[in-house]
Amino acid sequence: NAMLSWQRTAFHFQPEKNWMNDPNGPLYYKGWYHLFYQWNPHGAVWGNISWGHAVSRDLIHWLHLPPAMVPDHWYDINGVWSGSATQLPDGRIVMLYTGSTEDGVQVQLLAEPADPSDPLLRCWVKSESNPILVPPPGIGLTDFRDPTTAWLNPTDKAWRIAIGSKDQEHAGLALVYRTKDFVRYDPLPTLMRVVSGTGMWECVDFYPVAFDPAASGEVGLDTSVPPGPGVKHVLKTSLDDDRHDYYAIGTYDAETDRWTPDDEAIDVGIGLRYDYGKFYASKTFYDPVRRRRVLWGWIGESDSERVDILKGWSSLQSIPRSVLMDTKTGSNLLQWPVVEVENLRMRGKHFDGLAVQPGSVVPLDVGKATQLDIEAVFHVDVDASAAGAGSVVGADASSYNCSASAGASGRGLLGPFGLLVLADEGLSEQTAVYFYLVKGADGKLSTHFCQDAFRSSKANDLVKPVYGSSVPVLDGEDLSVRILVDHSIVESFAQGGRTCITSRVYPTKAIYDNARVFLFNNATSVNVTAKSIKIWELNSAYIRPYSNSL
Ligand code: DQQ
Repeated sequence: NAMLSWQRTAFHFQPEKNWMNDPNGPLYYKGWYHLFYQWNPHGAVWGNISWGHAVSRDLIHWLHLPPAMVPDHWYDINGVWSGSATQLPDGRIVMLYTGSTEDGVQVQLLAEPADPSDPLLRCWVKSESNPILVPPPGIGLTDFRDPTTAWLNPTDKAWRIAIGSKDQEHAGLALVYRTKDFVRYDPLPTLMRVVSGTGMWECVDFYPVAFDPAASGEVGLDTSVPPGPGVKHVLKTSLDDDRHDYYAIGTYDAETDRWTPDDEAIDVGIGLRYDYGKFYASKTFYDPVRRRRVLWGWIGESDSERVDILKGWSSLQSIPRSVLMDTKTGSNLLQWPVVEVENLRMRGKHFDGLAVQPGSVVPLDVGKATQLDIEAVFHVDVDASAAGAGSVVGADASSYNCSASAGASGRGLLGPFGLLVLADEGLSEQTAVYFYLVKGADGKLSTHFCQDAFRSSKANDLVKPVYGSSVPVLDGEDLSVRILVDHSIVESFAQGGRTCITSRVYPTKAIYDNARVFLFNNATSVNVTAKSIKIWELNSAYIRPYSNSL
């Protein structure tokens, strides 16, 4: 179906056709990265949920494989839902996932590779012991899903898994279970974490991060690395109520299996988000080869279901992102496209020291602009601006809100400025990626990072929001952003990945050779210098169909 074929992405993972949602059970095995995903074999809308499967040598180029699991038992006939992989010290792989039973009850299930000698892990056997867990007393029959990767508890050397749920007062929570053999599980008396008002927790993820730069600050950690000096634990939940992924950094107490956030005000579900745009039901895994933790997230569409059915497909996976503790701020994670993306870089253009005057738009001649990797560094001369000279903008610098703002056309003293991507020559279509600085009455500057899709497309029946949040900027730092453009997705990372935004956009004119890139400064009174702009055209990834001859 050639319908709207320019919206297909070239280096983001997509199935050949139909609906996809959550990434499932990512793992590395015998030379291959495996990605499983929630997939509908029969259409471009959610339903008939099975596990699609693909493998890669480098997280970028993929080979599609036959579905790993389909609904074929009473316990998962209404859907083979989300789950996670655990690799045991002896190399064995266990896959835990949720089944929706013939009665629509959510139960936990175990599957293992039928042939561990097959590096592609094409066949999976569901355990004779299934279901291995059913909803415990006090938990709703449809509020019990998405088991995590297991970790070893150092106090009793037994495994733990967490499962998301909610209580009768609408508090979101994570239950913890103990197991030695992955067949029998003991519920633990305490909850790992409860946060009132957050509702159902989907796709809980739990993992250690290194926060001591002197120790191992630059590497990811295996899920079973115990709490101790230099280690913090991240808890992530996907809130069914608002469809966003929230994380918090805190401390895991192995004696009680409780997790406590560093700062109660930014607890999981109420504080930081992985991404302030379209990004949900994400999951990390530990890559033992490159010793890093890699994050995948489901990126849905922002068009209508009707159009998805016409196109015959719906949803992408994010670019796999490496995840590290930000040791400079000590309070947030850093997400960054895995380094292998850079192998797709072709012709690059560099622009240095471009002055972007208030109220101006500067075209950047880069040739083809539908598949790009952009790295931009801006220097802003706040002291020389009207705001710097003393005038105060707004009583509270933190009150600016990208989503409630007028977007890139709303002018302030110190913003917005940044880039326009997927823009046509006449700027009738454009997606703006920008910074907006605000100086409060206290003289403090706050930096907001936003992405505006208001003018991204002339088409109707689309959601075109302004997304964004604040981003920490430390003394002496310039403002920097990395942007990946891939036909119908703009995925951006500010200040090294402290704040990330993903938008789905569907230009009708800024397509093929008509897509352009511009710098803009729509602030009224600040000079912005684009210190360094590097733009590479990105090659397409090979994402190949399965052949039975393999
Ligand atoms: N998607 C799965 C569930 C999960 C939800 C079903 C999150 O297991 O809770 O497709 O998007």
